[in-house]
Amino acid sequence: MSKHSCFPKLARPCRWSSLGALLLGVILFSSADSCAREVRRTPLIIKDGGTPENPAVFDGNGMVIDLGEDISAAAWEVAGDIWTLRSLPEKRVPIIAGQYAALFVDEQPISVPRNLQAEAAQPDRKSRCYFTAEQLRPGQAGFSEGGALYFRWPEGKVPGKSRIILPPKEGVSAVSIACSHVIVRNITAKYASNDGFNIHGRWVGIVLEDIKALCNGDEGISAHDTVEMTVRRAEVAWNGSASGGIADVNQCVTSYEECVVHDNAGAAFHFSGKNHSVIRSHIYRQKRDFDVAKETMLGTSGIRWDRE
Ligand SMILES: [Ca+2]
Repeated sequence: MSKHSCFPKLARPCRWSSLGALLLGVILFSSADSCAREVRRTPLIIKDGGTPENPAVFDGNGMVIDLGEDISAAAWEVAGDIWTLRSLPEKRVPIIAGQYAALFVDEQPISVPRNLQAEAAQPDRKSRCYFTAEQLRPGQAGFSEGGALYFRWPEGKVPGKSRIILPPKEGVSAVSIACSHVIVRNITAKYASNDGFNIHGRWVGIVLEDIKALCNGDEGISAHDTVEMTVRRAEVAWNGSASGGIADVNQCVTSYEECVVHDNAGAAFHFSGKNHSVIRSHIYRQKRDFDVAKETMLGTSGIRWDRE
C-alpha cells in the first residue's frame, strides 16, 4: 500500500530550544494545513488490501482528487445563455446522451439529454442523437454533427460569471478500489468523467469513511459485481449520472450509514444489486430518494428526506 504521508521527515533527533520548538510547530502546522488541501490531478487505484482481522488503511488525510479541466477561457461563442465550443480539447469526442454530465458550471452537472424522436428516425444512432442548442433547457448540453459542444447556462448561474469545468475523456474514475479488506478514508473525489469511487470485482470488506464524492460525470459512488462494501459519513452531491448519486448494481451488497446525499441529477440512491441498507442519512434537493430494482432488497431506517 502506498500510504500518503503528510509530514516532512526529520533526519535526526535533536534538542529543541523554545524557539526551535515554536518553529517546528509552525512547520508542522503549515505542512498539515497544505497537506489537507493537497490536490491530485490523476486517478487513484488502491490495490493493496489486508485481512478480515487486520484490514489495510488508506488515509488520504484530506486529499482532493480533482480531474476537471477549467475551460472557462476557451474560445466560446456566446449567444445569450447558449454557449458553443466549436472544437473540443484534444482527444475529446462527443459523449453518449442520456447518462453522463458533459461538463459542470461550478458544481452544477450539465446533462446531455437523448433526443428520442431523432433516434426513432435513426435507429443506428442510439444515444447519439442530441437536441439542437435552441431546444435545450437550462443546464443541458448537446453536440453538433461536426463535434461542437453547446450548452444552455443553468438557472441560478449568470453566463460568464462561473467556471466551466470539463471532466477527462470518457470512462475515467477518480478512485478505483481493486482489493479486499481495506478502509479508505478522508478523500474528496471530484470531476471524474465516470465515478468518484468505482469498485468492480469480487472484493469484500471494503469500507469508505469520511469521504466526499462531488461533481462526477457519472455516479459519486458505484459498486458492481459481487462487491461487499460499507460507506460511513459520505457526502455525495452534484453527480451527473441519470441513475443516481450512488448506484450499486449487479450482485453487490452495500450499506450506508450517516451519509448526506443532495443535488445529484438522478435519484439519491439507485440500487439494483443484491442487498442494500441505508441508515441515519440525510437526503435533500433530490427529486427522488430511492430507485430500487425489482428483486433487490433494501432496508432503511432513520432517513430524513427534505424535498426542497
Ligand atoms: Ca458508473
